[in-house]
Amino acid sequence: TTNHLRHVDSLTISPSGAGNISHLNAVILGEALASEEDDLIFPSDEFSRQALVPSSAKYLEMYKRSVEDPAGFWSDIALRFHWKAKWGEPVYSENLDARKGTVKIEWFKGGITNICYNCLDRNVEAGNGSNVALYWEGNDPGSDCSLTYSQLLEKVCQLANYLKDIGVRRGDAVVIYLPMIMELPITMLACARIGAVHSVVFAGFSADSLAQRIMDCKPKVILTCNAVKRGSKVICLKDIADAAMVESAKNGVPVDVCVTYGNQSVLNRESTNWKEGRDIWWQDVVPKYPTTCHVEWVDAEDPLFLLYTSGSTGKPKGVLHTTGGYMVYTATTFKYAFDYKSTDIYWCTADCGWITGHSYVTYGPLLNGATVVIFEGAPNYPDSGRCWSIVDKYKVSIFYTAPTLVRSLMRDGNEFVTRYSRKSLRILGSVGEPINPSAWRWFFNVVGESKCPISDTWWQTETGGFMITPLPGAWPQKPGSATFPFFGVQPVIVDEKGVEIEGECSGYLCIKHSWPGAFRTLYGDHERYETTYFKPFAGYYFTGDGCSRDKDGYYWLTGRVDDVINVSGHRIGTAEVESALVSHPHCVEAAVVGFEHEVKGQGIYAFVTLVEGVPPSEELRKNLILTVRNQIGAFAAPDKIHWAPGLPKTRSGKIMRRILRKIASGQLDELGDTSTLADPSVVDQLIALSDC
Ligand code: 6R9
Repeated sequence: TTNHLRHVDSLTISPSGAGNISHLNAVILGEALASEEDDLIFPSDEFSRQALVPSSAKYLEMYKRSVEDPAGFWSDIALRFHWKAKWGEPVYSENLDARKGTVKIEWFKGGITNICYNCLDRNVEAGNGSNVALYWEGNDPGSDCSLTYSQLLEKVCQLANYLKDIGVRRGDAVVIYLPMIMELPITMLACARIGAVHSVVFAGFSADSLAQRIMDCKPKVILTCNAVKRGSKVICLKDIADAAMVESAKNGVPVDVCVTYGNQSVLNRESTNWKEGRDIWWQDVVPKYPTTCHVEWVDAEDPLFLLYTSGSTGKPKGVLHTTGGYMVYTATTFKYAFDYKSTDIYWCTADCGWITGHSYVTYGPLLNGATVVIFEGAPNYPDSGRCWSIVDKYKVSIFYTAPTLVRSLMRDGNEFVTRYSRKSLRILGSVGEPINPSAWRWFFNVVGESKCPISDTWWQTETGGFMITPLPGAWPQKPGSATFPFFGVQPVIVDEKGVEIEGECSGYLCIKHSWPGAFRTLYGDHERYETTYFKPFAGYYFTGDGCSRDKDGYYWLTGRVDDVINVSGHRIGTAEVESALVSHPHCVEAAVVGFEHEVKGQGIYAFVTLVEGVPPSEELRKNLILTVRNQIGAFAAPDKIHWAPGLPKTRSGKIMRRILRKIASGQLDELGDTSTLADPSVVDQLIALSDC
């Protein structure tokens, strides 16, 4: 088609992203692409024409500048924000090589700003105060409300004044344990306004996990809510917070103030457990404060927030982000990866308890003056059509979610999707894990009716914002590939010895040089920061992910390298095998782990969830193995298929492979802590189905 030719024509060069600029001019595509036509999905002319980055040539021009002159590139963007005082020289300084001294990253040091001011006051002052900042959709259909930028600013100021009044000062930690109600982003922004460091703990975490985080960051105050409904379940958050505070006090970290938002319709005051002298009802105090509040101007390198994430050891890591670089980076990545226009309505299904909710529910979108939908409930309540009913209700144009949700909705059937118009959608997004091509295609064809580009954004809590992501309209897409690096990001693929590999290859994904949104340390443990991320491959930031780059320069994330299986000397990404399995029409989800194998070193053990109503059978088992053999090779054929009615997942949807590895190796008495699972009973079901 002419459409196809036009794009191939414009797509004459491909970035290797290896940091060496000569690579940018290296790969001539044309023929190579034509031969793979089936794997390429081209944006329509109409889409590209209106896109912020309308062609691969434009991307390359901007990318080239961003890596050749990072200081100039990012300064130009940073100047569009409000700074009380401009940063000094140099614009950034970095040492990523622990052999040369302490690892250090700084951007815009000396620049004085405030991210809350830039999210709210700046947009109100620009005349956009009456635009909706947040639409809130409650758990139960029909419960909703909204806040304009001016109203949100007033709410934030009231809380900021209250927090100051009870003695919260610049640099103090504040723990937030709230569900997805307006008060969650309001609290984050209020902390930012007064220079306090927020530490949001996802409201699905247990009392023990919350206590552990309280003990690590020793907050001045914790903000929670008495109870919340999720689906048809009522969760008494305050009871969990109480238990956590008892635990932390026992360990020498008492919490003096617990501000509790009263969700009256779920649980009344009288029924809420209360500790006089410590607990305070939000509604009794906050509304009494003035609706304007002085901004605490902070240095670009002052801490903005802590967010705990799990590492390979038991103790969670407090990932610390600072203000200026994070602000510039989240705003810019949001704008380009979602081709953001002021007419868009944006909905990200992530909870603010995770990094996605920090960077792409709260900060990134608000910095752009966007209208954001936040959703309190569960995406399949009251039924599997809820997401699309919300899309229609608010005329959502950018919908950003996780592959696990895509797969589960895919399993429930197209009927739930096609029942709704979804006419407003123009861009789809995916994050959290590799999206397998079959889920990608369903998302693209069924949800987006083949007209919405998918931004498959690869990034991490540590990176602050998108690192490898499509820019919709700029490039043809390959289902399952996160495509190319974002501006200023220099990915490299290294072998076990840390030697960079060029061209088409696979290995460990590292990043060369810093970017403004990078985390600066692990709270209270800079040594662990260096050891975990900078020492494995000297001179680089090590992502912990495996990755391959194809002949066209596209990046394919293959999963955590702790999940790589080495079978007879062949390194196989668990995600590759899973992707093959789920391409079988009867398989809806799969999780693959390695287990010790006498002959091969490691064997492949696959947990497989079948489409509702399909019974497991010997024939199906053989068929699934054959599918993998056909798609990857005989060496990747699973040794064992374990029928799994469900998979053990964290509440953010990540499969807990640690548990699966134990089941696979028969170490049933060493399963460890299963309390953080969304549904711990899944584990018992799996054990019951062992050896069937
Ligand atoms: C944002 C977020 C980070 C890990 C990361 C990788 C996986 C995230 C991905 C992806 C493939 C994507 N991951 N996005 N893998 N494609 N688009 O999820 O942060 O919770 O810290 O997880 O998630 O393995 O290393 P976080």
